[in-house]
Amino acid sequence: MNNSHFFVTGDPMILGADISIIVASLGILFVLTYFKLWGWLWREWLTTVDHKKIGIMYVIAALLMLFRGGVDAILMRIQLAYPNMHFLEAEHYNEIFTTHGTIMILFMAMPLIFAMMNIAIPLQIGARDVAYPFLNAISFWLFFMGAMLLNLSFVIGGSPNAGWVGYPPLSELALNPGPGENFYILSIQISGIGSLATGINFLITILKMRAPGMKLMDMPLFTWSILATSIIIIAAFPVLTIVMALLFLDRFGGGHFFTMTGGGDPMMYVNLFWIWGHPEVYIVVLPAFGIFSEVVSVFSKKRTFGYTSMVVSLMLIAFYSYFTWVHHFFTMGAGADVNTFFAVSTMLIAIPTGVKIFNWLLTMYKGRVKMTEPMLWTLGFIPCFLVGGATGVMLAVAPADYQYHNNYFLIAHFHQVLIGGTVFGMFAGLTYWWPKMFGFKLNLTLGKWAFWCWNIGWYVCFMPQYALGFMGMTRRIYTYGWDRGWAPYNLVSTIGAFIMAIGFLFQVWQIVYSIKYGERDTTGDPWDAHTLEWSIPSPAPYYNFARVPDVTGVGKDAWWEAKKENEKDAYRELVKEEPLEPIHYPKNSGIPFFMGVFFFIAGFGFTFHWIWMGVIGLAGVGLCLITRSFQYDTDYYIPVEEIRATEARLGREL
Ligand SMILES: [Cu+2]
Repeated sequence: MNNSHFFVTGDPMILGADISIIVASLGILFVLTYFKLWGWLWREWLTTVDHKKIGIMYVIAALLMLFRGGVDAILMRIQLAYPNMHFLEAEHYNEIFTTHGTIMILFMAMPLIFAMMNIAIPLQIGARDVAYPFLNAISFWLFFMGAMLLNLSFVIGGSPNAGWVGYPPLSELALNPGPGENFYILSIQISGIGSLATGINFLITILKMRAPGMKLMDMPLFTWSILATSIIIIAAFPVLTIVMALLFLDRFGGGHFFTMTGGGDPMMYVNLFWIWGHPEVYIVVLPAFGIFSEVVSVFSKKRTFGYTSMVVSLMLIAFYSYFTWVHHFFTMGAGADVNTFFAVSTMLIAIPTGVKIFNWLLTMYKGRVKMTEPMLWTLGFIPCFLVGGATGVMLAVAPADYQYHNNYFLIAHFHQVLIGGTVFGMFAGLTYWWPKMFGFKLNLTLGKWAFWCWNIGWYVCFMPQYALGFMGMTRRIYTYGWDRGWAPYNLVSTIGAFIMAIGFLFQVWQIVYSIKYGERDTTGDPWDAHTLEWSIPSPAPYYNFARVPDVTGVGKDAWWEAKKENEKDAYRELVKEEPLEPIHYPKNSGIPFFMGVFFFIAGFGFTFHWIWMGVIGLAGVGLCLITRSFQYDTDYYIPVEEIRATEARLGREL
């Protein structure tokens, strides 16, 4: 490979991106140096093992990736707005739809989910951290470096272009000799290890670290949704790892797992990919369901209607998610009986989902509904998700799917469930837990503008795409002629995408504005909420709970019950009047960061077949593991005086 291929050049848009990346990086370096922030950045953030800070880093990374994936989307919508456009060439269009999908699912939706888990779960169950804080930091840095590796492909080597699913034969060496697909495989592998570790970490945290007295059936519904999600992650991600490893062997080792000519079978890839891929949909949507359950009950001033049926339907959805994967390729020709099985199993998922929707509506019924921003996202979600869900049942009708397969009907469907479900859900969660993270509320007026832009833009963008699907417009085409009659629908759809982009800009404005002017939360409980995370001051102190709450005999919604019991001093209801004790706490560590860097080096080396560099990277990873194994000084005790002083600073006498 020579230099002219190494650096992606030739396209003014890429040149512009190169220049803006360099300018932005220099700007950040300047600010960090000028304000002498390097030490702070290293001590407080890059080496942290605190779940709350890791959660905040996930939020920042996810919003950056939402921007990147959003720019991809806007570029595609501009290209498709009119027939015969020459805004993007075919090859460039292929790269952009590939990175859009890969980034939005793996590097935007996933970290947003991990952000919410990190921010809320330990606080919600009355724990001082996750079960394995060090592993948690490793998870974050593997995700982050994986995301950076994929993004690097934009300026170095060239982006992947075989779709976010990377189906062979298109992703095989013979048809795709450049480094793009290598970036794809290796970035997914690196971040995938982190995702699997997160699943294990949170499953153990929820099972083993709940406050004394909190039974499984007392857990908040968000915690239940993360329990279900963690189980799906643990069962699904290894399949993705394996299918990527096999593709890697095909490309690097001359394997023939998926090459027809060598006796392999490309459909095996498709099956394995979706055995991960369909559960993945529930990995990103069940946490949103959990957030909606919290938000609806808090802002209706009621208990969640049908708690037990909520838990059962969560677990049923998680279970069913393993038996539906063939609905992504009914047209494979597996036969009527196989297709029937998967059609019926897919439609079955509508039942527990419907149960949840009715429960949310019944929770609001006769409640005192308060229109806060989290509630707006939740109310926007319900009709959006109904449209997306109903078209999902239409897609599940196997014979009819021969008509919709791979056309814009499908595109509209999955964008509607993923935006209406996951994205709206994470925005609800972000605005709900924001005061607990930062100690102030986000501005509601700007939030309303953001919400209405997203909500209206969503319908304007995707409803016309259903029609386009019926009119025969297939996905991944980069242009079309006037004779098709698709032009007006495409133009409207593009306008909708821009409306959503304006919504995103409002959110950026909202965050910047609220940092300065947002209403400060001095109570720790700005929403008059129900669960334990609101019993401590805002922002949550680094050790979370000065005294671990004891909820024996209280049942669900322990904080709400405590407030009913003793309105003036609810905190006393939750904790026993024991003397404060020193808190056992993990020390920060730079090893997770360096492990991420070494994985990045290894991934970059293998992408370009520079074996020496790959080996150096992997050796570095090994060195990190060995170093950690011989570290004995990994934790300490926070003295009582420091706990008392921290609480006093946050306005709480102990
Ligand atoms: Cu599916």
